[in-house]
Amino acid sequence: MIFHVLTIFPEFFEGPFAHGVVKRAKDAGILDIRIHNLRDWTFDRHKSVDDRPFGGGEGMVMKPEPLFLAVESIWPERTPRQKAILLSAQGRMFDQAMANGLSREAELLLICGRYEGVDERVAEHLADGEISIGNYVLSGGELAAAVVIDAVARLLPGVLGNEASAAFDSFQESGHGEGLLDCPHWTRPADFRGWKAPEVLLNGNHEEIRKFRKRLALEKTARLRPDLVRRP
Ligand code: 9D3
Repeated sequence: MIFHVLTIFPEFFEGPFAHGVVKRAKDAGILDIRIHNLRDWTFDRHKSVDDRPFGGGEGMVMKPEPLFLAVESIWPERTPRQKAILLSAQGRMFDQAMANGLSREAELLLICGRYEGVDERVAEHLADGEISIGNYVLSGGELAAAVVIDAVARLLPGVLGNEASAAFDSFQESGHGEGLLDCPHWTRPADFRGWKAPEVLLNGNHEEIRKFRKRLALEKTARLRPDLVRRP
């Protein structure tokens, strides 16, 4: 899969993809991440990517032209499996189901907004969708783009040794049941500063362990994420 990122801060992406699962997937040739500097599509002396908002008001707005020229030069013959996504605070909230959907595309282009916003014609006539990663204010789309790429990359066949990518359809792959949080985990030592790992996990009774984990997953979900516990 090919990811493109369109940004005024290309150096931002030197870190996020240089480690762990995403780096291994890149090295294995499963994914290719291409960072594009939006200022390469500006032609004035100051390489302007923003301008004042029509109607007045605070802040600056990203101009449409460099964004359109960039996408049109990256994809001179755009196909339906080449999806451009605008990262914006007004977008649909990103979740695991969206990550699954995006992982089935051939090529994604993530447009990172900055300043007070992006000219609306980008959302209307250039991007296929508009994604937010949560209800808090970021200073731009770059962190959000890195989040989306990480979540999508780990779903690609071969990345985690997951050949059957269709099996990864639920939020959290814990196996405790659809939509529950994962159960808590412990490792050695069995007694750390007097805090003990649950005895049942040490005794090798796998049926008992399975039930115990399921119960803890349910309890923890009810306590931390009551919104995930459906009551009929
Ligand atoms: C006065 C209203 N502005 C907040 C100070 C609106 C605003 C403009 C620009 C809010 C955020 C941004 C920049 N944010 C993003 O580009 C962004 C974002 C986010 O802020 N939260 C969650 N997901 C995303 S994806 C892109």
